[in-house]
Amino acid sequence: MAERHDQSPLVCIVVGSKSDWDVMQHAGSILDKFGIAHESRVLSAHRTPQMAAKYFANAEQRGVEVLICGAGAAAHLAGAAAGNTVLPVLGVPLSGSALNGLDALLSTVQMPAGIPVGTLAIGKAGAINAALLAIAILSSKRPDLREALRNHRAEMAEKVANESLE
Ligand code: RP5
Repeated sequence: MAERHDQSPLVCIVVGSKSDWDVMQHAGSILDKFGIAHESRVLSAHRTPQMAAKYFANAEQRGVEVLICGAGAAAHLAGAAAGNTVLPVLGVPLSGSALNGLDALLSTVQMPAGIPVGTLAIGKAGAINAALLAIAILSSKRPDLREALRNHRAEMAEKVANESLE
């Protein structure tokens, strides 16, 4: 499937630091594979709070439909996003701190009632699944994407079925 960086983004991947991108680029790769227009930004909930708030608040009027936020340590980026938009926000906790991502997991998943963040697994699996979940959200209005998700599952199943330990 073709990459679509030239169109207005349907999904934004936001990371709290450039150091998060090694892991979060896997979300971008999945979106590329499915041909979803997306953009990526570094915005910090604590280092650039006003800039981050403005970006999240403007996302809906730009046509964005899903936000993916990856951050480590006291990871309040996804919560800060969710507080500034009613778009679905998917949070990916990242490891790298002394607590290996447990801090980021709890910071992301334990949102108080009323401002939801859909929280994925720590690290690469979470980045990949955030993108797949974003595609599942987009696919409710786009049957071609739902079919592409079915094909992706079938590809995974075929790979497992053909695996040999010898
Ligand atoms: C968080 O602090 C970022 O999301 C990153 O995971 C972590 C460390 O950031 P750097 O010090 O590497 O910029 O805000």
